[in-house]
Amino acid sequence: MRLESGLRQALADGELLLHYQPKFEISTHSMVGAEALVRWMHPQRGLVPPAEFIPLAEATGLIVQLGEWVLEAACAQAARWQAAGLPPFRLAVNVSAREFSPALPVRVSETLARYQLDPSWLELEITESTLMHDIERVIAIMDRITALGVSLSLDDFGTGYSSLSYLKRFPIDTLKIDRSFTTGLPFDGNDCAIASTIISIGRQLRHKVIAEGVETLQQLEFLRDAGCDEVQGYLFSRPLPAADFEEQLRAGW
Ligand code: G
Ligand code: G
Ligand code: NA
Ligand code: MN
Repeated sequence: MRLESGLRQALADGELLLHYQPKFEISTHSMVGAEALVRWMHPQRGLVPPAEFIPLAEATGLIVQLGEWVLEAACAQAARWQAAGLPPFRLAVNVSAREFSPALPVRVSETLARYQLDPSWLELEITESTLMHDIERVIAIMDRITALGVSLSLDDFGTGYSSLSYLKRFPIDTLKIDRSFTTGLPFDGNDCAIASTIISIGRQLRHKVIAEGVETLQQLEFLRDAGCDEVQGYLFSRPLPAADFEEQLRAGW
């Protein structure tokens, strides 16, 4: 309860901030995107990681306001980078199940317009478990988002109740291999089989495939040889404050 009222206050007081973790295309070594990850700068406790407050925000419904703040802040930042003439890349925002409603495409559209942000700058990462309830409704909302020119990726792929019959109908650009599978590469035979299979399904459905949580060169080599398109993880960069991210970007990574 105390953390909940604290989080409500944090939203009001501007104690939330975003860090940005880059995504790289394996074939060209170029930075092609970034994921915005929320942090809470608590006046006493310091930087609180999202694992400690996102579940609470989801349980209490505060995630809707938090998600509004994140979308707003990410679009504002992307618009500054767009205006500064930086080479365009996709900036991904995480969307929780409870935010995934018909109000979402409306809010996305309004936010893009308010910042005059080209929609190709924005991507939404949706966790697989979001998508299993009322599939027709989910697809209708996804279609409204992609009609805006915003791309969608399916996060934590393989950890939820993936139904391949639904997967083929989702208008998504990218499948994101969950960190729990990347970790065991290239030594754990099961993780290798799962990662290779996700890459194969993704390619055959004409989606891009990205692996998150890449920490070693051996993981990168396995993923490259298996045909994975993009990578994200500590091997390349931790999530960075906007100023540090921008400095790296200007330096060309
Ligand atoms: O940054 P870190 O790896 O600690 O993030 C932990 C979890 O919090 C991840 O699962 C990530 O998807 C989630 N998360 C981070 N930022 C956001 C956000 O802005 N919105 C939502 N819904 N989840 C987020
Ligand atoms: O929930 P989601 O899957 O979106 O999680 C992203 C989280 O993973 C963030 O909290 C981020 O800080 C963390 N993360 C990003 N790259 C790595 C990595 O290479 N290794 C580990 N252990 N965590 C990572
Ligand atoms: Na994510
Ligand atoms: Mn993920």
